[in-house]
Amino acid sequence: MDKEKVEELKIQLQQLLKETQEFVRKIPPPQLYAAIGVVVFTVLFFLVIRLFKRRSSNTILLTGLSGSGKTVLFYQLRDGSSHQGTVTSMEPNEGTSVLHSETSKGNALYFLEKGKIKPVHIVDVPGHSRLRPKLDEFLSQAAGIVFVVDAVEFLPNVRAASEYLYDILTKARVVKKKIPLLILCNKVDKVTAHTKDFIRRQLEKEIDKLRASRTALSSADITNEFSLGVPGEAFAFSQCQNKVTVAEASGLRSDISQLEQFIREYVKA
Ligand SMILES: Nc1nc2c(ncn2[C@@H]2O[C@H](COP(=O)(O)OP(=O)(O)OP(=O)(O)O)[C@@H](O)[C@H]2O)c(=O)[nH]1
Ligand SMILES: [Mg+2]
Repeated sequence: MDKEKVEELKIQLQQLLKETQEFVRKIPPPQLYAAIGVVVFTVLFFLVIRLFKRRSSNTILLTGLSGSGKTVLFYQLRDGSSHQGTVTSMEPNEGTSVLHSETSKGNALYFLEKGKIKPVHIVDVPGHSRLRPKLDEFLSQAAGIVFVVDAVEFLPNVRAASEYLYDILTKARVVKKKIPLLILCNKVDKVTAHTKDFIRRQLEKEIDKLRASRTALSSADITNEFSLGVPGEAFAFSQCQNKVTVAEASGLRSDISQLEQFIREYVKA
């Protein structure tokens, strides 16, 4: 009884195989080759994309006006020590390492995954206007951008900060690649520091004004490659193509958990 069933199944399978062979034979060779070509090409295409994505995803850029505290944050992230800062940076600081807090003794993740945590490539781009073009060199590899704002000396610098932020948010690479941006309100250890909501609202207002004046200036503006926001509506960061979030930190007091959270959201450990 069982043997019969097996035989039957065999015959059915052989028939199916024959039919498939017939079918394939009927397809004209050029079409068959084209189909195989498409499959091979698609597989290769996705493999290449994955390869590139992996390679380019561990760079975080620290940007912002001079004196906002980028260099202090850079050293906090890297080795937990507060560097004096104060001196205006003349060169970008660069380093690739696991975040300092992830190497500290109490960190369970470090003990569990010792040696397996993905290092982060952090670049601190000086805020001096002459050195800002350096940012473009690193943008192609950026997994995320941190725009550091001095929350204490915020109002006197709101215009300059907005201009710099506007330039970053309209860069073709940032818009097309939807590079996430974190506005980091630094120096919140000081009682005179403004809140992050206040800072966000002021930046939005200022960018709204800039947007009006810059579009009126000329349509052939080469520095700003994309326009911001929705025409006819007041500007808000939520209108950006890329994700823009706001957080607080104090580099001096090593209160950088929100910054680390942002980094690890886009550079997975
Ligand atoms: N109170 C307070 N002061 C800070 C904090 N972070 C940085 N500072 C001070 O701000 C000043 C500038 O810090 P830097 O880190 O050198 O600033 P920067 O953004 O690297 O500046 P550039 O290199 O010129 O672009 C220094 O005097 C720091 O001590 C902070 O969290 N709280
Ligand atoms: Mg610096």
